[in-house]
Amino acid sequence: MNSKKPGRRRFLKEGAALAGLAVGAIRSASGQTLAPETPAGKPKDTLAYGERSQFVNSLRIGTNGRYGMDNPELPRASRDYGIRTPLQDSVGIITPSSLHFIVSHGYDSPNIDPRQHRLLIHGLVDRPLSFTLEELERLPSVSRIHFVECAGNSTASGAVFVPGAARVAPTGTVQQVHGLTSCSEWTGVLLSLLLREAGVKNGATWIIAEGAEQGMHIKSIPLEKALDDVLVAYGMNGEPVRPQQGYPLRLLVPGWEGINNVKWLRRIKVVDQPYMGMRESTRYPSLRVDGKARWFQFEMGPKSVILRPSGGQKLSGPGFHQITGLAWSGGGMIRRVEVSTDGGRTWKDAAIQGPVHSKAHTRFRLDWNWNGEETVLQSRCTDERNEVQPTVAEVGKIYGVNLTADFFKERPDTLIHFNAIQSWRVNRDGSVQNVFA
Ligand SMILES: Nc1nc2c(c(=O)[nH]1)N[C@H]1C(S)=C(S)[C@@H](COP(=O)(O)O)O[C@H]1N2
Ligand SMILES: [Mo]
Repeated sequence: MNSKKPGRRRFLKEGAALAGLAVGAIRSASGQTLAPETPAGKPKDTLAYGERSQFVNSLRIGTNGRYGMDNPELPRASRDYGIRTPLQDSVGIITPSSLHFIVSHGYDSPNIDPRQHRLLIHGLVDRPLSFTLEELERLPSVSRIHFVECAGNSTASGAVFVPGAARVAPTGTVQQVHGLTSCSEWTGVLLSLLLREAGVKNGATWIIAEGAEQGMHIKSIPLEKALDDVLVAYGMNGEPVRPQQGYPLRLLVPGWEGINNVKWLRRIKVVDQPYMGMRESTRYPSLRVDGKARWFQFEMGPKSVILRPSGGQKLSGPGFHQITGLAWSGGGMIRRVEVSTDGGRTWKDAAIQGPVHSKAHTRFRLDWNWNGEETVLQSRCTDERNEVQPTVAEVGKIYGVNLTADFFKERPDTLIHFNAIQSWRVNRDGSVQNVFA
């Protein structure tokens, strides 16, 4: 079974060399077990596939801030759901694939053999098409750097993972509160190319994308976006997409709610209306206090957060410290990031540390001399459409609620799309704490 692997590697390296090969015969998916990544009996070869230094210990956390989430003793929900990126340790703009956040509603990632996997495009099209991974890899590819962010990031949805609602708890860390976003270089085929190949019929207005896992995640996406910048991605940071991120194929829908980025993608149906799939019509609309719900909010608003210093860290003493963080927007490029070191009274332009990509994490930094006094640090960003990151009170106005800490604790599931300014208090002893303001 493993004998195919070197062949695929060679294909990745030598491009057209295998392009003429016939695609593998269809085999029944039932009763097959896949070979483990490290064939039995072979010691792990860290020169063949590298590992980071033993002194580097930055890790993802899951439910209740837990580590070791592949421990079978833990409840399933701790293992593959709401697993957060350690943003506080990040440098630059790319999240290592091993640290990409994970939201999988079905908990376990399916173990998909790419030779048996197909992507079907059908519905309101002239020619229904079916693609293997190899066939997609033969088509013209593009690479784009984009963030993915769960619509529930940065809000009290963290309450179900972190007791005491991390967004309002003094102990909240940037990983607990904002760790449901990551940024990668994604490689694949533009969905517009595949749809053009299939021939979209008149009257088509939406696509429904479906994943191959047991729970069959589906998502309705307007055709206009599907024909714009959406990718069918098989590559992530220079290698195949990781199993937890959707191996062998995922949809990448730049700048839109994470839920659109359907993993283990196996079907795209072109239709004339949204389908109101289970998740998109239950967990992902936001409930308003008046009993109505906001549906299909799609685009993620401009957001920035200071990663260093941030909650739970400690400054070694007064003097020079760089303030550094990330900003991103579903509306395009980040044009400006301002930082306040006095609780919002005055703002200074931070330096944008390139590269800057559209709908991607963007690094900013500001030189700062801490005088040893207690203060509050904040950042706010502006995107290329001149949309400015709002304050907590401004987000409250949009939702028609007074956003107190108590509101968050009592109605932890109410708010998604929470892109309000994050505040960190620096205490006199150098400790840094989350403040909800
Ligand atoms: N097939 C499938 N795709 C999915 C999901 C899922 O549960 N199943 N979760 C969605 C949600 S809600 C988010 S936020 C993103 C998370 O992507 P990641 O796990 O690669 O970070 O995947 C989306 N795609
Ligand atoms: Mo999500």
